[in-house]
Amino acid sequence: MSLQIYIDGKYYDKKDAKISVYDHGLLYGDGVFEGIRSYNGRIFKCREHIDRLYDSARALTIKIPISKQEMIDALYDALKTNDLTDGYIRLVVTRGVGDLGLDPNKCPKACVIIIADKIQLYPEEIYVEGLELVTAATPRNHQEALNPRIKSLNYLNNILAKLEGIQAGVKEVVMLNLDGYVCECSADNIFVVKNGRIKTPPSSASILKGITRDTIIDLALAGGKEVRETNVTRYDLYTADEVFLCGTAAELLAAIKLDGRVIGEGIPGPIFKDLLARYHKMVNEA
Ligand code: PXG
Repeated sequence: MSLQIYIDGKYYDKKDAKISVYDHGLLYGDGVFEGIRSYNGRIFKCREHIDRLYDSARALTIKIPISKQEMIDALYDALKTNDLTDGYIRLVVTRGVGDLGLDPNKCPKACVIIIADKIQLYPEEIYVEGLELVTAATPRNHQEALNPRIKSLNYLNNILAKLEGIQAGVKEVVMLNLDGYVCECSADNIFVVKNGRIKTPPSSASILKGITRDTIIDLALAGGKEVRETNVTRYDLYTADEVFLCGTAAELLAAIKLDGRVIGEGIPGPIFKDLLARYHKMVNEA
């Protein structure tokens, strides 16, 4: 059976899963989304993803037509329908069908799409050896223009930055905010380790407040490490003992080079490895 895609309460074969060209998600990137993983049939941090989705929608005045509980039930149903226990769910809510003008009020009903599939973002060796980064010249969106905490369908800011990485022959980029502080990567949050202490940019620094980021902070604190949410500069990254990235799709990845500088020993470091092991244990338990 081909993959079954949920659109507004009905399932369609992947090849027939289509929405209108008048949908403002397509016309304007007017919508929100989540990327969610399930491990052993359990949706990891389900409530956190649902809360963030509804908050993103709220910030854009998109009214999601089903309740949070109905959404959670639909996510589990989509996994079951596709016989997935270890899966990746792309949950998308668009503004819905309108006319060719911007006016969101002409879109009477938001559209809910659930794609339950699999994902492998990077080849296996990147997880073992680590990843090389460059700094993108494109700054992260200013929070008063389009707040990165809104996980919107408009990802052009990140895509422009990612293109710079691709041009430079690397798979991920560091993005700075308009004050020049480190924000995050194009699709992951970032952590830096120096002398056993861990730092990560604060949620006020034009970042997506990642759910994996919050999980890593909790794991690090539980392991007795000091974690500070504070401004990070490129100097901090260049002179770090370890730098690592995290996100739902990528999970945890060590960064071993930035802008041609070797980070630490140039291999995934001990604090990263410890957190990685504990992260894998955590997602597979409970
Ligand atoms: N920052 C940004 C800009 C993101 O898009 C994260 C951080 C990590 O957040 P979570 O909550 O997942 O820990 C994301 C993740 C991908 C992909 O292909 C990732 C995201 C969106 C689209 C694709 O890895 N969001």
